[in-house]
Amino acid sequence: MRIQRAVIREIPLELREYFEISSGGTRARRAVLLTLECEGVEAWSECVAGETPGYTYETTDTAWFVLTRWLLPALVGTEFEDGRRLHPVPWLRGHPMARAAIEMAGWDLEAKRRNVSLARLLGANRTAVPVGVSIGIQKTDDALLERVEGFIAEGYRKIKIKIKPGRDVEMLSAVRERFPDAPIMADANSAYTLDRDLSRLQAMDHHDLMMMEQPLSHEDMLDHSLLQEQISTPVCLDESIRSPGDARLALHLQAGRIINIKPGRVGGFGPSIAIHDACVEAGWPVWCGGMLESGVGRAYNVALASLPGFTIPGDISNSRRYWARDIVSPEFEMVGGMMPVPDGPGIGVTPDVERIEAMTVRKEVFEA
Ligand code: OSB
Ligand code: MG
Repeated sequence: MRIQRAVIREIPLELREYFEISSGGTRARRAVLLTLECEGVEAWSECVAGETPGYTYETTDTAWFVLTRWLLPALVGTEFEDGRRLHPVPWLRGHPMARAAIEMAGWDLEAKRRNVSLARLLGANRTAVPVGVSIGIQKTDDALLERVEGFIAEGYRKIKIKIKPGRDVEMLSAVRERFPDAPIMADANSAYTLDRDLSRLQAMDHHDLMMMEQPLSHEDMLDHSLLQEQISTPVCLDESIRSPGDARLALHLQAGRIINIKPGRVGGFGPSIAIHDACVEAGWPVWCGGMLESGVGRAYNVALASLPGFTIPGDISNSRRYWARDIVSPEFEMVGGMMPVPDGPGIGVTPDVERIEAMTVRKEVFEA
């Protein structure tokens, strides 16, 4: 098949609430949406790069640049056998989020061409996946307790609490005291170091957390391994895992016990499956993380999370948790803590093209 046309758009999406992590906060996403057209089929994907290089080095602007300068010009007009393997510029290093936007759109294209859902194309057969919610750093412990209570009442099966030095040990004990049995975990987004913060990290070992996500540097696999030897709470890696090679290294070094897979962070579905398979073989559970996606990106996360190794609830929350109104229909809405996996062709949800077009702040079209 031949990709005839590609359209890249940026739309602003205001979050219903400010979302703060240890490296900074977000009020609105600058979402990058990609459309590929091929023999009457239209595929959609979302590039999940952040507004700032505070999570990984990629940003909305670097991804836009790499996509429009190299990836999309090479993509249009080329013949492909299987949409699941779109790698238009094999020599291009890094920039996994930019590459993933194309790789994942290829999966939607292939699924729609075969008239099957993304989940089916992945070989998964679960009809719903367990989900949780990620809570940004709140101004006060009381505000956090209120949020936790609300989300537990809504049925979320994992409550992830963002932490940073000074908003950690005491805050987590307050949550644990108030909700003795709640499935809570912490995510530090690399805010700690082993030599400075070991005792603080060990103090958090007593809160019966499901896991401690990415406590140390995004570049320090060895220190995560040394930390895991000294705490009993499972360490979960997020930023540290940028490829299947990183996952193999983490497994080899025992740099944790759990991996959070975000398909954008690792370059798409292909690498996500490779990481999933390596973890299943090693006996490590995985779960699907989130990047505050619109419904387009969320559809990919839900499909990926339907693979069997995704045994821990993902950061895949209701559309309403993020947006006043999502850009797809139907919106994502869980039932009893489970997100139904769309079963229509491809991503299984329909982007509201008219509204997206009206919201678009920049757009480039590539034609064969
Ligand atoms: O570390 O998982 C993270 C959002 C932006 C950047 C990093 C992270 C997050 C989240 C949000 O935790 C999860 C979601 O999309 O609900
Ligand atoms: Mg994280």
